[in-house]
Formats: sequence, C-alpha cells, structure tokens
Amino acid sequence: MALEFLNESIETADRKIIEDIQTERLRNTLVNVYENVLFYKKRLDDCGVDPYNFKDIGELQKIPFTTKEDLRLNYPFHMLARPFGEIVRIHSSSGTTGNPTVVAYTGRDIEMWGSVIARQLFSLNLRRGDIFQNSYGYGLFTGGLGLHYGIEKLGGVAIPVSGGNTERQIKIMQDFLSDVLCCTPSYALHIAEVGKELGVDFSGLSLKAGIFGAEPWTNQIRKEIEKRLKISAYDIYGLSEVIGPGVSCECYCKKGLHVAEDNFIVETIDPKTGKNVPGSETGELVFTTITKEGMPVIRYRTKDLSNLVYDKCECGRTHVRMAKPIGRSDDMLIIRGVNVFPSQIEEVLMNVKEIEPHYLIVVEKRNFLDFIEVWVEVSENIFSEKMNALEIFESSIEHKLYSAIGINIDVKLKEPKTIKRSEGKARRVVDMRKGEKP
Ligand code: DLL
Repeated sequence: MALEFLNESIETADRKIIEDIQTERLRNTLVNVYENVLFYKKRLDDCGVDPYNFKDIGELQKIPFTTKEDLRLNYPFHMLARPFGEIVRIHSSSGTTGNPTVVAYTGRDIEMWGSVIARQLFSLNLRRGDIFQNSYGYGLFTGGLGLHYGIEKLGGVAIPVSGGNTERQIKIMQDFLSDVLCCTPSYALHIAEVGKELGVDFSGLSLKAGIFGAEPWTNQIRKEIEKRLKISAYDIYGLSEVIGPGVSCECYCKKGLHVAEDNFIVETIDPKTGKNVPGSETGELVFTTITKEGMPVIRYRTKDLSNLVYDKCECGRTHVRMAKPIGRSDDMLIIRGVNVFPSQIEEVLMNVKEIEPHYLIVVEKRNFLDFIEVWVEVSENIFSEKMNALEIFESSIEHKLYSAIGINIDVKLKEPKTIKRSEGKARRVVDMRKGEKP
C-alpha cells in the first residue's frame, strides 16, 4: 500500500527537526506556566531553569516531576494557565480517594487534540466518510468527546452513542452500518458476547476496525476481539492530565504506539530513583505537553510502565513508539516478595483455549501471608465436565501460571457469565488487603 499521511512533514520528520520543534514549543510552554501558574513559577525558580533563555531540551531533566498529588493539591483550578473566557472545556478524572483531577482546554487545545486524533485515525487507514460508533463514555471522562472531535476532523461520521445499553449498540451497528467501533477492549468483548447471544453474524456487518484503549489489554485479548468481532483492533493510549486519548496510538503496522511528539515530550524513568532509563529499557512514562495552553503539565508522572523505540516505523513515521503499556506501577501486586502484573496473568490465561476472556484477580492475606486467586470463566462445554476433570483442568492452569510467573496462584473456575462485565474500564483486581470486595 502507498504510504499516506495527513501531515507528512511532521509525521516523518528527522529526529533533529523533531527536537528543534520540541525545544521551541517547550520554551513557549515554560514561559506560559512561569507567568501564569504559581505552582510552576516556584518550581522553575527553585530548580534554576530560566524559561526565557531555555535552549537545550536536555535541561528539561532538571525540572522536578509533576504528580497526580500536585494536581489534587491545586484542585480545582490552580493549575490553569489561562483565564475563563479562554478556557472552553473542563474534563475530570475521578480518583478512588481524595479530590478528582480537573483538566482544562482552550479552543486551540481542542483544535490540536482533534487534529492529533484525526492523524492517528488516518494512520490506521481510516478515511473521510467512515462511520465511527463511539462507545466511549461521553461526559467528564475524556474518551467520548476526545475521540468525537478527532473523528469529525478526519471527516468521519461520528455516532455519539456513549457506553452502555449493549443491545442498542448492536442494533446501531447493524442499522447505521458502523465501520469502526471505539470503546474499551473489555466493552468490545462484552458487545461481542451479547451479539453472539442474539445470533449476530459479525462477519455480515460493515464493522472493520476497532480503536480500543483506556485500560491495559494484552495482544492475546486483541486476538480474541479480532476473532469475535471480525475486525482489526488497534490500541490508543492517553490520560486526562496530558490531554485524554491520543497521546499515542498505533498505526496500521501495530508495532507500538506512536507518541504525537510534536505535542508531547515523552521520557521513561526508573520509578524508584526518578532517573531516566537508558535506551529502550522499561520504565515509567513521563509526559510534558508542549502545545497545550489551558493546562500544560511539565514532566507528569503517569505510573504507566512501557518502553520506547526510536527506529523509523515501517509506515514511514518517525515519531517514537511506546510498547503496549504493561500496566501501572500502582497496579503491580507484590505477592510474597514477587512482583506480579495483572497483564502477566492475563497473558497466561488467554493462551488456554477453553478459558473465556473474563477473569478477576483476588488478593488476600491468610495467616499473615499474601495469597492470590484467579477467578476465570470457562466455556459452557468445559463447565459441564465431571468434577474430577475440572480439578485437573484447574491444576493444569495453576501449573502454567507457576511456570510463567514463579508463584503459586489458586485458580477457581467459574460458571459462564458470572464475572461482572464492564461497559467502561474493567476492574480486574480486587485487593482484599485494602478492604476491597469482589
Ligand atoms: O483513559 C483516556 C483514554 C480514553 C485513552 C479513551 C484511550 C481511550 P484516564 O481516565 O485519565 O484517561 O486514564 C488514564 O488509563 O494512565 C493508563 O493507566 C490507562 N490507559 C489509557 N489508555 C491505555 C492503553 C483515559 N491503551 C489511564 N493501554 C492511563 C493501557 C491505558 N492503559
């Protein structure tokens, strides 16, 4: 296929050009926050970075990180760099504890966000006239409206259905001839399941692609979704504090998610020491926005773990690619001293044919020791097997988990459709040590 771009000179720019653009835009951003956000004025004064004479992108590393806690302490509007009158939109991301974080956009920020997403959709070979069923939640969550403006900017048709009401989702998909589904990967699986119950033949529909993100998902889940919905599934990443969806997205090659480097500078750091990790080693992603006016963030710690690849991609794009995030550092479970990511468990489970892609990891303390159980749903035919056969099946999965991860994990097989389905971000872990309940 011919290589096509929405903005070729930017998308295929040499590293030197990318860095020059970044340096200039970073300087403007630093001046903006220095003059308008007290929090950053103090920060820059303390670390001795002079925004007016900022010339070397390497100096960015002298500036301390911004954390979610900083945003919470400045709740709701102290991080805004523009007055109301210029701010045209507020989103918010709910936390489990304390104040939510609030994010704000000027008209130009909304414009930039739409252009970034349009460019990403184009890189997936989606075009003007394609029909997008946007099943990300509309509201304070950035998923719905974020994708929406990108779809319109591309010239696509946006169907703002939002999440939920799964039977209606399927009817819309059939009646409105949706080409593309946008939602969380866990909701895509739920839609596939309800469709199957209703006797829908997805290969007979127009659906050809899915843009999935907002939660970690493995390549095994990707294969399941592709098989069940008969589409090609792509990963999109982002977080409210940086902008929302579109911080990075796969291209049609599916070999990592290109970070929109003309708008966001990405670094990977060691979460313990805060030092930048060398080369393409795994670390915590840290982002600096360089075009956002309403609420820029400088060196925002995401807690998401990934690694960066700077080689030119087969699609011709040069913007750095991040690997599929393996999870958040705060989702990492420490079980009797061993670090375990939910995604490692998912990877093992999804390689077992008879298991459905619905599971829950339950962690608890028994006699002062950490124990981890995995509840997994099995297909109808397996569940009707004799008790003995089920026990053998359970221990065969336990064995696979032990060989891959190195700790004992109890497997509890569950009847089909007993694990709660999600219409947005799935809850995969219940940590009873923190008082959570299944
Ligand atoms: O989830 C923005 C978004 C909406 C991204 C729709 C993609 C699609 P938040 O609610 O602020 O924003 O949550 C951000 O979700 O720090 C990651 O931990 C996780 N996350 C987002 N996308 C991915 C992904 C939106 N593709 C947090 N893979 C982030 C893994 C993801 N984790």
